[in-house]
Amino acid sequence: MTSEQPANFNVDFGYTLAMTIMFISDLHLNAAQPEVITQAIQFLRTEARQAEHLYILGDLFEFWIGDDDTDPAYVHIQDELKALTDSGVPCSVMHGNRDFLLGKRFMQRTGCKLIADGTVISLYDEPVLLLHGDTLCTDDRSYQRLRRIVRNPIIQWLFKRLSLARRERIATKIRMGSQRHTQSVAPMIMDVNSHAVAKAFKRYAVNSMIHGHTHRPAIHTHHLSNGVDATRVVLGDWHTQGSVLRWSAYDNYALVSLPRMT
Ligand SMILES: [Mn+2]
Repeated sequence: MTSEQPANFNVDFGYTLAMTIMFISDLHLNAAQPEVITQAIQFLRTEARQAEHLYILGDLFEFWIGDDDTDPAYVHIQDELKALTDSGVPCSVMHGNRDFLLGKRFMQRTGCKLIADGTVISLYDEPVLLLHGDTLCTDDRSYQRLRRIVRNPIIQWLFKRLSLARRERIATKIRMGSQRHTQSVAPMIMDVNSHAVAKAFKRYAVNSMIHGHTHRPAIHTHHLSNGVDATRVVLGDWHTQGSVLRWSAYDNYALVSLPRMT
């Protein structure tokens, strides 16, 4: 399907990208990686301005300790998102496993709208399921256990009442633990579980889904038990380059990597 894209798709945004709905995820923005922030801001100022709608499907930030964080890098990104929504581009944000504390104040400040993990949108008359993706990784039992703890409303209520400095220290510990976990677990375990994928198609009654999280950008075809070939698009992360899914008409989409200019 990507081969149907015109050759000049990357260049001629003004015309070609009009009416395009864009999806990004897993930017993992953090002050320690200014080159990623620069590329994200560049994207928000240029290509994203041509979008009919921008969807950010989780892990926009490497970690979010609360909307009261005043780190200038984070404030800057919020200003850029505000400029995008002020320019008339609607922007929907989903929680990822890193930034699930993005709250009301963030949404008000940026003009973005929070959408639930597991939202079905109509994309050119086709229902499409949007997920962050971590709920599909059911083979990673210890991650799923951690998820239940950190997503517990009481735990979150308590966490938000700690000082910023304490929250930052806890966040650093969790990030280090997550890094150790990623290095110690077999790569298969970190990917989606095919039964969980099949269940999600069935539960939401869709034949297309888009998610991120696994950092394995690809377009997969799943043969469902009802005989239908369903499509699962996995968005790419922004660690070494940008990644965007551009969906411009029924069955006309492209998963594109955006080279990083240094
Ligand atoms: Mn994630």
